[in-house]
Amino acid sequence: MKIKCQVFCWFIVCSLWFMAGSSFAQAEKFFEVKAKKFSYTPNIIEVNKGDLVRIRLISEDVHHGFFVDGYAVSTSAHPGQDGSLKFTADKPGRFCFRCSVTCGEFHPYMVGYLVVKPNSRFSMSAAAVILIGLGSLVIVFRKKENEQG
Ligand SMILES: [Cu+2]
Repeated sequence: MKIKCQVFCWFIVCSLWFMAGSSFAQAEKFFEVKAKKFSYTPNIIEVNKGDLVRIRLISEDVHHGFFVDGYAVSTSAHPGQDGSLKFTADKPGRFCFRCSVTCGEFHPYMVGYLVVKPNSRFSMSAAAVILIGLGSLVIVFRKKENEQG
């Protein structure tokens, strides 16, 4: 009876580990960013840590660039000639992206933000695994105590 319970607990723990692992799988996020003097639309891009980020840069007036601080990746776009960029968001945090082509007097203010959130789904699954693991240990120890006493 006792052994059956332990096997059952381990089965739950293992299946949760598996779920946690699969939720960590890389997701692909695609954004179309429009650039014009002197702003980006959207100017805030939010992804999860580990995501594969694909960006299509579209210029609505002159030659604009797109450089992401912290990741040091860039692209540029001419009107009618889109730029594209692909990278893995492996660092969490808030990073500035800015125009890397001098496009006019307010060019230095042409900025936006890339927000890379820590993978919360993964943390939650990991927390659940630890809690259930500890819980099953407590149950097993209590049963032992009861049997001895
Ligand atoms: Cu510019």
